[in-house]
Amino acid sequence: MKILSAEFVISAVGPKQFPQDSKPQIAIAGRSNVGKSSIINSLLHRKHLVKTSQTPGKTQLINFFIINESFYFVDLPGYGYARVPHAVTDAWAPMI
Ligand SMILES: Nc1nc2c(ncn2[C@@H]2O[C@H](COP(=O)(O)OP(=O)(O)O)[C@@H](O)[C@H]2O)c(=O)[nH]1
Ligand SMILES: [Mg+2]
Repeated sequence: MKILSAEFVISAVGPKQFPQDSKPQIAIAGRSNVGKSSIINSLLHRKHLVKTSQTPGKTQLINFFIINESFYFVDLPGYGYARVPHAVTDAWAPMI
């Protein structure tokens, strides 16, 4: 697929902020630090659109990116080990 555009849309803290149009949303889920954010950049041939980090727990919100104005990639926080307080990771579970 040719990537014509790839833009950040929103860092959502909960479902009320999720885009409400009917375009497909492809979410990347997995443990912390496995490369979820990196694979989105890789698929889009972009290096820095999605923030990546060597520190587990960098992605703390649900980040939506719109691709070719036709579908979304959704970068989720990881589950499992993250170098952030448990209160923060506990809040992720229902969000994910
Ligand atoms: N060796 C290697 N490192 C990777 C790969 N994908 C991501 N990383 C590194 O793994 C770390 C975590 O990546 P990130 O995409 O932030 O993971 P996320 O927490 O799942 O979003 C970063 O330091 C990346 O550079 C890969 O395919 N191979
Ligand atoms: Mg990430």
